[in-house]
Amino acid sequence: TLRRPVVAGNWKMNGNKALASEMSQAFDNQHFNNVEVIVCPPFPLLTQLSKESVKVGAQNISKFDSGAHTGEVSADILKDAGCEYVIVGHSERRVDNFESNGLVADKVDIALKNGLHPILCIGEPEDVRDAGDLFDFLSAQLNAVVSKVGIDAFAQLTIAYEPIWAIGTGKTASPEQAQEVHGFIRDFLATRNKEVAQKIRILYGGSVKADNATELFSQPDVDGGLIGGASLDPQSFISICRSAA
Ligand code: G2H
Repeated sequence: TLRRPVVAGNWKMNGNKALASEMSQAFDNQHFNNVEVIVCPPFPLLTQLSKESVKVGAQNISKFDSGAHTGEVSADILKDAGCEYVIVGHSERRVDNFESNGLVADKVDIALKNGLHPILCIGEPEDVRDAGDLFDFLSAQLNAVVSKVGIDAFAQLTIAYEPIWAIGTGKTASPEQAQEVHGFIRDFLATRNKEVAQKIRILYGGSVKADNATELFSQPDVDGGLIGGASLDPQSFISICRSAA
């Protein structure tokens, strides 16, 4: 396709220095054709990953530039640590840390202004899907960011669709369910900017494993994956990266 596939590992609150060096070694001298491989470990491990083997991303960013914000990590600090990417609006942060659509939009904005590439996560809880409100829910999540940064800025970011009911549950969306939503997201963007819609990578996330990755990634609007649990094992993660090639 015209879009370069991406596989991003989201370690969440897992891993340690030993895993970071194991992962770096495992990815040394691996070639995945055109696949962009990103690893997003916890903050203290950002500098521990070899930037020669993988690209590095953070799992969160402060909405502030710098200064008196105890416990926060700014775009500048992330870049200084070797980050090029940052996951924004993961459903776990939306729930655990009460991140609203507005706050997520502010974080996307500050990342873009500082030259970090946001991986914007959206996704619906199961009751919303059951009630038939899936597309309204996702539109609201997207609209909040569009109205903050503008549609043209979407050329500088990646979207991850993660149905909340599929996260860490072993309940993956079927390839058809994933494609249906990815197609919707691309159409949503296309009505606002056709070029951006064609260019943007839309990743699927939620219980992607080595044995279901190929089928998911073969869908026309699935440009790769955001991988949680299976990104903690170097061999599984390598195999998933191969599936995206
Ligand atoms: C979804 C995904 C990665 P997992 O959150 O962000 O995690 O693959 O463990 O479902």
